[in-house]
Amino acid sequence: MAKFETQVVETDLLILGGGMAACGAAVEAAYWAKKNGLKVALVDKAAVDRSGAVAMGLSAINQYVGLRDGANSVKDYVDYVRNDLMGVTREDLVANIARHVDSSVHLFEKWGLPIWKDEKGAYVHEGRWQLMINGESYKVVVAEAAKNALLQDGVGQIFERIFIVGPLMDGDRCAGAIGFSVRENKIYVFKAKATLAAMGGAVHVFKPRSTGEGLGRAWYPPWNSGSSASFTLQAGAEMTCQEVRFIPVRFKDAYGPVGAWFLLFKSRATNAMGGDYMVERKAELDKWVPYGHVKPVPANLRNYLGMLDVMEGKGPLSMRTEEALQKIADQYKDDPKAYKKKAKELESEAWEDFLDMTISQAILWAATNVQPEERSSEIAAAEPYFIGSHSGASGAWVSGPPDLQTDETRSQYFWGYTNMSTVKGLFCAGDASGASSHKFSSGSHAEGRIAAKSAIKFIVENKAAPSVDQSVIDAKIAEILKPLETYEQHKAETTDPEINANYIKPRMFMFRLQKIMDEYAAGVTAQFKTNKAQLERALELLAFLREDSEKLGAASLHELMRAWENVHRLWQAEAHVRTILFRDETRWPGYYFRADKPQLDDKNWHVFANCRFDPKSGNWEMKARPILHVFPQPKEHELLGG
Ligand code: SFD
Ligand code: AMP
Repeated sequence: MAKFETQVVETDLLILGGGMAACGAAVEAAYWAKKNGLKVALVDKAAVDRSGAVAMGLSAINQYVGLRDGANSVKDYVDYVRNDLMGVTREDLVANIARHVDSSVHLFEKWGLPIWKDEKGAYVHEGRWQLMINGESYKVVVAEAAKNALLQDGVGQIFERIFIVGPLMDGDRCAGAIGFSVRENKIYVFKAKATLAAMGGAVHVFKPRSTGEGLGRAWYPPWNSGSSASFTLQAGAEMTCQEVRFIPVRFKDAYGPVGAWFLLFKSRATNAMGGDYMVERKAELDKWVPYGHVKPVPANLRNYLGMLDVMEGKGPLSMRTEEALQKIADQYKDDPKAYKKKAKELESEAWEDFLDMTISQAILWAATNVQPEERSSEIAAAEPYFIGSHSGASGAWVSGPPDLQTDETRSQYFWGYTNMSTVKGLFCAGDASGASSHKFSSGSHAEGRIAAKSAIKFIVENKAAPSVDQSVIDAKIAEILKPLETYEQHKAETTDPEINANYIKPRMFMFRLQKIMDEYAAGVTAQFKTNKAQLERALELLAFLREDSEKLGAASLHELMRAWENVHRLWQAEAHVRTILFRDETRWPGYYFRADKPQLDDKNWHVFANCRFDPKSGNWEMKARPILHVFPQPKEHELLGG
């Protein structure tokens, strides 16, 4: 096997990931590190300019509270998020992000992001909380500010194309991370006083709808593979909401977003018979009260009503683009010139929505001769993803802000440093922190800033650097490189390198994981349904897969990355299955349905379902944590979210 050199990097704050949360963290950390004479290192598996979920750009900023105009209050946002998540949310965390998010958006604008404005100079809203942007270069703009902050004053270093495999621990304190370059034979050992995990969520844990020729096409970016969850789990951190996956309804086959269509263009979605499931199936919502009566209807329930149509054979569902655009243009029908101008404007907005963030959807439209003003497009529920920053909620259980705790919440939600996990020195933000959904790109950036500031406080107050035994590091290096060695050792024992009795290639490993999750853990082919027996079978099969992970074989650095990506997916999968099994009810139909427990059980399960992997014993612990309120609760008839 080729030789690998090892580079040791010692820093104060280590930021893992280069996405929205990490870029926010970099800006804030640079400021506070400079003031305190500290160093920061940021490590991304890709190139920060185009890494993470925002790589392709976005066409909207989904969280803007509008505090300076008095448009909404922080409590309004908390109510909206709690209702959308069927009552399961950490109000302290959501409020903390909501009170900071507008300033991230104002920074984006200052850094050059074009936000749509109306004739009066006010932001153009897609919906109550969402702003329209010309966002093709969103990530480049945000990354540039992060790089400038870290590099210009010499406080930081940026490492790109380094894949982080796992944590380094000093007893129960996180002491940094270990990973490898995906471009050269080099192991990186990062030693740090505090570590901030911000490596996004996970895709391809479940079998995707697009297989074979379309494999790799998904709503969520294929390069986020559960590294945040596996990192925090391996460190022994308590995790929350691991059952709350996200299933977005998207334009079929190229995953174009629907938000602009539903909110900005006010489009309907109808079934094959022309029926509107949001109208025809309204009575179903009564079964999920009080959340079924909330406005807007929670995302999972909106999904569920459409799924019921599909399960009854009334698919496909269609976004009525032609009808929506016509309706808007019709407002100008008495003035032919204005009508023509509006129709052109709508046509270009419709295309730009995709060109700004899901280019493949525009390509699919072009390739299949779709003109949205003439013809509707199919939509479908995607395969499940783990993205705690969007409408899912999975992530680490983190300490909340001190000033937002009540006498009741303080003992449950606060342990010293905002956004620190239950592991000392390990902070989380964005998709890495749980129970604080609907932060999206802007809120993840704001949460990264919050977490970085808190991590710097931790470093200032905990000056002694943690240490890690060299023998532990040596063992980790051997473990990381093992797939290369296994392949090298056995590659001659086959005529087809993809198939070998002595190793399993990452691709095959991923297929096996996806099949288990799809069939037993409520994937697409199981129509998003599962039960206790199926989940137990999934756990049995996942245990065999974990045994076989020791036989992963990798022919190149690229495959070595693929191997570890899939081990990370396996961690995410196991946490997910265990937590769906633990929560003995169905709370989020439309995300998953426990057919043996087909109802909401607010009496027993209005709680957070948390889990923890104990790195010492190798056992998993499941724990229910109380849902406590920071704000007065609305009465049922006041559940208006927005
Ligand atoms: O509407 C490692 N999101 C949207 N947010 C919006 O505000 N507006 C939209 O219009 C949004 N749309 C949208 C969105 C997401 C996706 C996937 C699509 C469309 C198609 C949500 C946001 O994008 C999301 O909330 C944030 O990006 C979350 O931020 P963060 O930082 O938690 O995750 P990231 O940005 O994906 O970054 C992850 C980083 O980690 C790196 N990484 N680095 C080292 N080692 C490893 N092992 C690593 N594994 C991952 C990544 O490279 C990346 O830098 S809408 O259509 O829904
Ligand atoms: P999406 O494109 O589905 O990710 O949606 C973008 C934003 O619009 C998110 O904040 C969603 O929660 C919200 N959204 C999408 N569809 C609807 C809808 N039908 N009603 C209310 N909010 C929606």
